[in-house]
Amino acid sequence: LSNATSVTKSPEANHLEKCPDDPPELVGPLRIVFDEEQSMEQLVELNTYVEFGGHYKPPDCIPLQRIAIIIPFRNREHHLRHWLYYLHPILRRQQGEYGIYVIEQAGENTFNRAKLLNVGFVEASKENNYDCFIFSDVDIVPENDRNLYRCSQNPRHLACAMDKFGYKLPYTGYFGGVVAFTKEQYLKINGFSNNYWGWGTEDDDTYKRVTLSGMSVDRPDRNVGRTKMIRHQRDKGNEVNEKNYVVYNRMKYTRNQDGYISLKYSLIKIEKNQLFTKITVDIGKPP
Ligand code: UDH
Repeated sequence: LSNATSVTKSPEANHLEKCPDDPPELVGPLRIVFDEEQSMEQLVELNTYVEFGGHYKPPDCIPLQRIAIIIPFRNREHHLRHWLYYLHPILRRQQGEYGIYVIEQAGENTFNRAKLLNVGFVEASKENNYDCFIFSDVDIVPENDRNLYRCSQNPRHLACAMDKFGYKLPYTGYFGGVVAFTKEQYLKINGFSNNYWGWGTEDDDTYKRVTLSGMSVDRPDRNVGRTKMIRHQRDKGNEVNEKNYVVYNRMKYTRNQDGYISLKYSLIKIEKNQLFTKITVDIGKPP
């Protein structure tokens, strides 16, 4: 008898119910301004519910999705602080389990946003059994917390009404800024192309991957999908690249070889901060 151990689980853990589809603490429209900037210490103090590494799990219900938020990054510390300031409280009210991954391109070579997103998918998946991946620019913040950072039936476009485009889509197939894919949806499109160096067209490529794979795009209502972008100049190392149109014009033939299955990079550093995990990688340079 002395060796018999009975494991008693806390009654609360046993009685947790699924979080509701409609999180009760949402407030709707938000006032987003980017004039004041918090220090990282202030941000940590404001968001004590976030666990080390930028992880959160609702304490009082079982979350409907486990969500990895992937942010492509280089030299945008100011924007990241604004993003963390607004997004942590919003994500908490939305009651998902989530982890924040900032994927930093090391070095000075031309930036490659979509390849960094693929890295984010792979690295976040190593840490947790995420079922939803949200790929977000560092400079975009939702203006309404009913814009749920969650996955849906089809890949979902969360930044469908951006201030810089007059709060509407600039064109029907626009799929930039913030998008959400379940693991299955991401794998179905073979992830993103690794071949768009510099600015432009990689989001159109992603849209094409979605439609050519027989899926469509879900979007929230235009009022709910309002988002604000932090105004900025074009970054050094991310100039418009005309060659990207050539890559785009060939994507129909190359998309099955170029993407998640062909991703190559080397991991340089994983740095756990209180409010996010930063993963620095060498993703090479344009051919
Ligand atoms: N990013 C970085 N660092 C860079 C480049 C890009 O972190 O050096 C990331 C960041 O998450 C950013 C995203 O990649 O939000 C997209 O890049 P972008 O902000 O340059 O693209 P966007 O289309 O802006 O938002 C284009 C430049 C507009 C210049 C307008 C000048 N009037």
